[in-house]
Amino acid sequence: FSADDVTVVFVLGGPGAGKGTQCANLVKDYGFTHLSAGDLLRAEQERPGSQFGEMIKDYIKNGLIVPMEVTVQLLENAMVADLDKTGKGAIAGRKGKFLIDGFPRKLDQAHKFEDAVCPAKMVLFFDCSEKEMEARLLNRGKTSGRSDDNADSIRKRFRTFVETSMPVVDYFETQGKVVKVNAERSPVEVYKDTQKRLEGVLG
Ligand code: UP5
Ligand code: MG
Repeated sequence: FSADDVTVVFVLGGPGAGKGTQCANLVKDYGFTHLSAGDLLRAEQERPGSQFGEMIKDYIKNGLIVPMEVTVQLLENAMVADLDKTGKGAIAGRKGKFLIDGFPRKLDQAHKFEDAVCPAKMVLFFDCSEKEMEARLLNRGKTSGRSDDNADSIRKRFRTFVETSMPVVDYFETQGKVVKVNAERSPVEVYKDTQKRLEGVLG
């Protein structure tokens, strides 16, 4: 990939901050392709014959970060598949625009992605309190079927977020790439603010 062919926006924020919800809005209005690292890992976990299934299951339940080789490869495959499908890579003037949701959440992943794929144009960071995120996740847990939407896993996810993933946001902050949105409010309000801020950067 070259930064001329693709625009990558990383979408970060704690567990339940609303990354997936806001990405769905952005896809509708701006024609991004949405790739959630968590969704890709869950799909790989279900894929018959996957050599990583058991490991992914274990990591997700415990709120730990799956080794980066697996995740970066899944993202890269998904980007290539999307560019092939739409012909965006081939047609001059039409470029891939990707929202990469929930990644990178560890510094080594950030560096690896920059080396193997391309640097991100910006980082959208949804800032939300643990109290609010916990309420959202417990509520979703009633119906989501996600193995990590329970009090015990949520506690572990928060811990990983604070200890391992926030340093990634700080790293991008030093590059001036972070756009921080208050995600404590209603989905509609969060989205309005997101649009305003995004248009400021992407034009
Ligand atoms: N909701 C959303 N916005 C709301 C709002 N403004 N007000 C009220 N409610 C709101 O939203 C969560 C819930 O809240 C939903 O019910 C929604 O309706 C409601 P969602 O949009 O799904 O939030 P999101 O931030 O996407 O939450 P998610 O649970 O997906 O975040 P995580 O970051 O925890 O999950 P992810 O799927 O990214 O990762 C899961 C695990 O995969 C990780 O813990 C890790 O083990 C593994 N992983 C890796 O190892 N490596 C990676 O690179 C990525 C993941
Ligand atoms: Mg999500």
